[in-house]
Amino acid sequence: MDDSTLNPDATPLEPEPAEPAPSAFEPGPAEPTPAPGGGVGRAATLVGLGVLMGLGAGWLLFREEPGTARAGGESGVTEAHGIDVTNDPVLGADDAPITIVEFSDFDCPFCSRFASQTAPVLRRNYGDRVRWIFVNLPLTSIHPRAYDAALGGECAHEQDMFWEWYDAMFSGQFDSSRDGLRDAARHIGLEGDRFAQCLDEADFASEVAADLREAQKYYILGTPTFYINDYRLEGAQPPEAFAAVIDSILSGS
Ligand SMILES: [Ca+2]
Repeated sequence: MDDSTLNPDATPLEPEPAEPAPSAFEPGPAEPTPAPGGGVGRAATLVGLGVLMGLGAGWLLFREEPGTARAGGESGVTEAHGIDVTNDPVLGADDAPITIVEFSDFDCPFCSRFASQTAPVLRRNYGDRVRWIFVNLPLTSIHPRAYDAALGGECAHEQDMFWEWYDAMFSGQFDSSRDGLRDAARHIGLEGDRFAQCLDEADFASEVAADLREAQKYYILGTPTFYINDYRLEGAQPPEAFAAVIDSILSGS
């Protein structure tokens, strides 16, 4: 597929043809919280996409002030679309016109479908025009081992190999048991002793908790959920659904 197969005039306001409704759309590990920032006065109304599950086509995105100072990750990226992405894995150039923030769960089949089928198409078609940021949203109520996989991803990130972890875990070759996670680490070439220690001691529990707080702040209840600049897209939608939004942003419409 190339860009020419995609309709540049497609409006993101129309619901996209939905993939089968993801059963993973269940309440996340926390109840939604009141609007961040103390009220709706600072709420920026953004037009969302038609979404799966009849949640409606309009979204209110409550913008946060930039997060309080925490040490930035090696990427130095601390904020995207109001979302605190400090320390989160980033793929792509800082000056990319599109930033996609992906809230995902390594044990979610719809996340796997996106990662293995849709993401490669988008990366091939858009290249340097899209920057990717990953935020953990392990839905432990339905995927009890997803939290360990999220911790493992942070341990891979510590060794600058998060995206290799992402590809491995979403390939379907590895499960999220301790043995499966260690196998994945070995497969991508992580330093094994450090990885095992990092995982066993849950060294990045606070980082996963911070990711969960960001998801909660934006009322994200299911995975995968994406922010494509200011547009929100939910579920394992086909490349065309993402392309319609991306092309609309790139064309300035
Ligand atoms: Ca993170």
